[in-house]
Amino acid sequence: MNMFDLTGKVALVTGGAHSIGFAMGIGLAKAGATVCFNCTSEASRQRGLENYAAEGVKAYGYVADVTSEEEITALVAKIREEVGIIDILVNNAGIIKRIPMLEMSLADFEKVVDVDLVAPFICAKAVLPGMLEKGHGKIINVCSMMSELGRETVAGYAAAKGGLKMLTKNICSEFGGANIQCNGIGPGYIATSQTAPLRERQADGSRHPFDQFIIGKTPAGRWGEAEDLAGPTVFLASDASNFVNGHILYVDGGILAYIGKQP
Ligand code: GCO
Repeated sequence: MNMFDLTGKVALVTGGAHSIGFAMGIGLAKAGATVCFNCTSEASRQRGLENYAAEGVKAYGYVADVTSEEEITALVAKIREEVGIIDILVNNAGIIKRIPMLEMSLADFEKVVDVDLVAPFICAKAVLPGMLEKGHGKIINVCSMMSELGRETVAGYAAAKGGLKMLTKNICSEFGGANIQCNGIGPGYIATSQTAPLRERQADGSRHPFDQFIIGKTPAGRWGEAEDLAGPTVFLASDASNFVNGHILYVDGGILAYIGKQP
């Protein structure tokens, strides 16, 4: 079982102060990794450190904008100085804007693509030199069901997450020979603040129509929890996945495999 052991490894989880990123960070820490995370504000950094400490984890938190190549380059250098060369990068930070395409401004579309696709490129490019120096590395891109499927109102998000799937395959292609594995994790519908609007109870106390739709489309018959992503993250961050590369591991309760329950 020591092929899952991350002792001595340094991990950076972007957006790892809360939600899915935090659950992935906790999973990595419990497997032995030293976890670093970045977020967008000092308040969020403090809350993140408290969240990790409450789980008995000494994490390292930094304020850095993932869309800024300058800030991410400086972050990676600071982590190298304070913690060590990054062995594991989880490109988790992301946003979504649910706006019908004809009402979506170009600025909105570009903002989503900037955070969900350009930033993973910036972060991967910043950590790859250290991984090449060490002779190994793991990059895990948080993709989405929208890497495979579209749906109304998420044009920017689906375009970005589809691109992130292909960026994953390209990093695999370009760096697999240097013992660097780049894979994706594709969460299904996970109960987080980001999906809360899709699960809001109706005025009459009934479930949100989208909530009912997802329950009927998911063989597991439930929304996922952020903690459901911890094990797959440890797997893709560990020696257990050294011959897995360019793969998108869907953690979706089976939704992508299922036509859906007859109404
Ligand atoms: C939506 C949801 C999804 C999930 C997730 C699915 O609006 O459809 O937010 O995008 O968040 O990405 O994999």
